[in-house]
Amino acid sequence: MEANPPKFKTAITANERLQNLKNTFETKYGESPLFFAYAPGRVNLIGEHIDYCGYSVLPMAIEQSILSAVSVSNSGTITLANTNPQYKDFTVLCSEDIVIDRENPKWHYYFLCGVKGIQEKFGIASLAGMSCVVDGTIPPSSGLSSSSALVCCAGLATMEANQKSLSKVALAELCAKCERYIGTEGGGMDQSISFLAETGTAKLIEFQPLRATDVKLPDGAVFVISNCCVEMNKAASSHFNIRVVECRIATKMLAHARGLDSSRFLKLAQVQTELKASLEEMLVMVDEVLHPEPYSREEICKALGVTSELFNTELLSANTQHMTHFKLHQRAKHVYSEAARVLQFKNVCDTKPAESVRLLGDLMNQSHASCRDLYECSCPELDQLVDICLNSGAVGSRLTGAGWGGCAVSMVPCEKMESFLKAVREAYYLPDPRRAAMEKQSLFVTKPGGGASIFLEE
Ligand code: ADP
Ligand code: NG1
Repeated sequence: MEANPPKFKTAITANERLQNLKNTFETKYGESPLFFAYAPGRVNLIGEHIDYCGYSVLPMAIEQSILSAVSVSNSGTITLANTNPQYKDFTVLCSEDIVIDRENPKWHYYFLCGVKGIQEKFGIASLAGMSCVVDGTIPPSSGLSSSSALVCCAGLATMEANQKSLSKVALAELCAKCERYIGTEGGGMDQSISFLAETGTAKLIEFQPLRATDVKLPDGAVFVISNCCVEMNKAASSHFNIRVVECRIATKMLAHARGLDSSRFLKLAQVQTELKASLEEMLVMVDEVLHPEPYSREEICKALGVTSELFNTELLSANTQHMTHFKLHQRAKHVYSEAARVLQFKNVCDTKPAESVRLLGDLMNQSHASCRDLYECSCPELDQLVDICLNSGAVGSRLTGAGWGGCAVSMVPCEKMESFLKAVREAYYLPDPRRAAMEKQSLFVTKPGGGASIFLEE
């Protein structure tokens, strides 16, 4: 039987963050929290924008996380507060339908995604009342999964408050599904690693069925995260869903061209499975079937034999209805080549050849080039930062997470770590006062952390 997220009895006084949060909670609500729910952010080492195409990814949890102090009552309300004054208090009645406003993705809607997911899963007519104070240390909209950590923390807290039980895999699947209420059509990597992470190991996350396998990273190098200090909120923009839509259309075009019933396929991985082809064969097929010039709506509708109305309702999302052109060749090429790189990365970690660090670095560099040139999900600041990281001693450096801003992850030989940090600091952060002010939380070494859990006071 697969395990639930662990519960830890802990001496709150021994942990400064828990103690501070407890104090804030008591000042705010005049009572003590019953428990704390914890969910980490993540850094994806390789496998970008392929989870929603059905392909495996290779992330690890980071130390930065969302932590919520929670009390439970029969007050009939869920009250949310945040240690960061930028995120305003919010209260909802347990008797009300939970409505998520996609047009206006405020912080409490992410929390409510998790609440709604649990409510629907268990068919809970009247949720337990909860008072919460949320504390987050993950830089938001920076590709380290602050949104998913918040949704996972809320799902876990709601499950605990309503005395329900789910395995870690079931919770990860539930939170991946319910985060889509905010409007972004993500693939499930973030919620999976938040629940399935274990200290000391990165994970290969595979989908359908969801599973996580340990990936032991080489001893000779460390992973360093650096934030380019450009934020990109996925739910408030359409960049992310545009890519999801382009992959969905490429799937149908490839399926159709190879004589499959294209109406059955939504993910690029399904086409590969059905055709029993290798990833290399899929890359050849992309060149044969799709042209590099952008496709118009008319061309796609004609090729697939669908009406414009069906195209809008079945293929586009609410926030991509305005799209007129679609780069199918480039997006499919990225996805199949990136899926192959993930398997190669895992293979190097498993077989440990003498030149492991260089091989992994090369794969990370290829991944960044593909994200930048084929998937077009980087930005000038992030490209500049990646170049600086490589010139400062990293063997590999790439954007991590959704992109269009946010963080790079670099693989740095242990003996170069200090000089690397100094050089990146001097080249990227110090020359710009805004970046310099953010440097402490923007440039840091990271190690594989543990997964979501509940803490109870000893
Ligand atoms: P990410 O790439 O970090 O997942 P998103 O743009 O998807 O970024 O989501 C960021 C949003 O998540 C923020 O705008 C905010 O609404 C929410 N969020 C992130 N961190 C916190 C926090 N500490 N407290 C409350 N909400 C947060
Ligand atoms: P972040 O980095 O949290 O914006 C997003 C998606 C992932 C994945 C990556 C790109 C969500 C919640 N997360 O992550 O599923 O597609 O982009 O690899 O949509």
